[in-house]
Amino acid sequence: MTTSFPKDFLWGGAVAAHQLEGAWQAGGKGVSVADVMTVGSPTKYRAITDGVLPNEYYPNHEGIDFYHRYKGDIALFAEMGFKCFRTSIAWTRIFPNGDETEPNEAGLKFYDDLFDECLKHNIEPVVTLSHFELPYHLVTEYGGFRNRKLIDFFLRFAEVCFRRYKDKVNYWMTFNEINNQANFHEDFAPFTNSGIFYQEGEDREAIMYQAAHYELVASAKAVKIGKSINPDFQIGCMIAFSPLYALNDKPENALMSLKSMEKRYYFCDVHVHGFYPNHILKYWERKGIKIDFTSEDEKALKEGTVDYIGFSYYMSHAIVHHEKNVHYDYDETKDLVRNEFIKASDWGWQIDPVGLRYSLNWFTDMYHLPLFIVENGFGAYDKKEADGSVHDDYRIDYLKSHLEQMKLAVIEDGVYLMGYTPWGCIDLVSAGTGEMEKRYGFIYVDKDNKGNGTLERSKKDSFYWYQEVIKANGEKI
Ligand code: BGP
Repeated sequence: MTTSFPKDFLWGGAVAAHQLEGAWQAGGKGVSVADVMTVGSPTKYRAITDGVLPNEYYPNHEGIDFYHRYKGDIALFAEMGFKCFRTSIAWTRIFPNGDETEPNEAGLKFYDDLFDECLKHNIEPVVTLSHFELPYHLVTEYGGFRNRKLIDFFLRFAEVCFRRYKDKVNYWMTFNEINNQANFHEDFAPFTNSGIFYQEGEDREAIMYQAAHYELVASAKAVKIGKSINPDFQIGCMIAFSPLYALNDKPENALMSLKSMEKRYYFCDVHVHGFYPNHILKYWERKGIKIDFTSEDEKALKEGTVDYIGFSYYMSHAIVHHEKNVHYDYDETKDLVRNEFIKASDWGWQIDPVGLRYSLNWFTDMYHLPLFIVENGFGAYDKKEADGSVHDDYRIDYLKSHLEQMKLAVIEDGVYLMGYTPWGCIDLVSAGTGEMEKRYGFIYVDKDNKGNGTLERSKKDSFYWYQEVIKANGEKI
């Protein structure tokens, strides 16, 4: 089979600042929500503590010390042949508390140097503005994105970044996995940008929709500002995507699958079309949810639609309809079930390569925009041998099977795909659990869940495999 990946296809890898940089107080950096999170386990999300407590271990404080070692790491990415590198800008390096009026020069300088280093190796930086690293001060002082003021704080941050890096960065994303907050059952979920602690007895759902609205407005306004600074910028959204299949051919399950997908992914409709779909408006009406939604917001959403859709893909789910659920309201704590056709990772993430082709087709059919797979990968325990090698054939199998489906989507289905950046191209701190030993990388980092290790880097077998894939532009998988 011949490949149809374009010559400029963006092969690369993805990370987020807070998960690898460490140096949490260097160069005047402030405290982010990730800095006050402890370590969880495969079955338990990490906890957020009330500030930085003396006897807790905070894995993000050191990360993998990328802040001081980025030159060596980028050289390894270049050796693999990366065309791009997706990372985020830690908001707290630029505005340590989030509400200052003047940015922190030392923080800005760090990303100048980082992006220059990438460009030196012909690696195009792909930048997420907000990747689960809200300044903690914005949480304690303002209640996170419950508060409309956060829109302006975000815009100040976004504008400073757009202006400073306008000649170095072309590809941007506003909020990482913006739709994750739709799970409001956790008191505080580590996988969000909203910085919201839910209290007993409050209407969590209404608060979530309000915060999500402010983020969508902030995103749209940022797109408009970015385009006015450099009309050539490509600015995308970023959606956490898992197809929700009907468990079987019972018609009610098929409808449930459809209604759940609508509800989980309406964020993408707003980013792409610039308005809310009717089903959400009807849902708010039925639930008595009143949103602070001004005519200025309405205008902003229309004026700030995105250029492309970035998305993460790790797994799929199966879904059932329960008889009592007369409105087909999606509730992920009740409706998701195991799919007997697929296996799961040690963290319970269900492995489904065909679901990636499904996802690429779904986005294309719904939105007809260029797509960018900005996260995909297999979190697993690795063993480093005495000679420094790591035989991660399970990771190669995962990535290979997903690349095969990605290729079919491009070649047979005609999906327009800009690039592919597997998650955690170098081992880093897990966002969900804070573990170091949930590893995704092509590069092994010597560090364990308690923070012990030399931080030495070693190439895994997957490093050489991915190098060949890129060299052949996906011809050989
Ligand atoms: C996504 C996040 C990433 C990343 C990844 C893997 O949801 O955007 O930040 O961490 O998931 O998740 P985890 O680190 O929990 O294995």
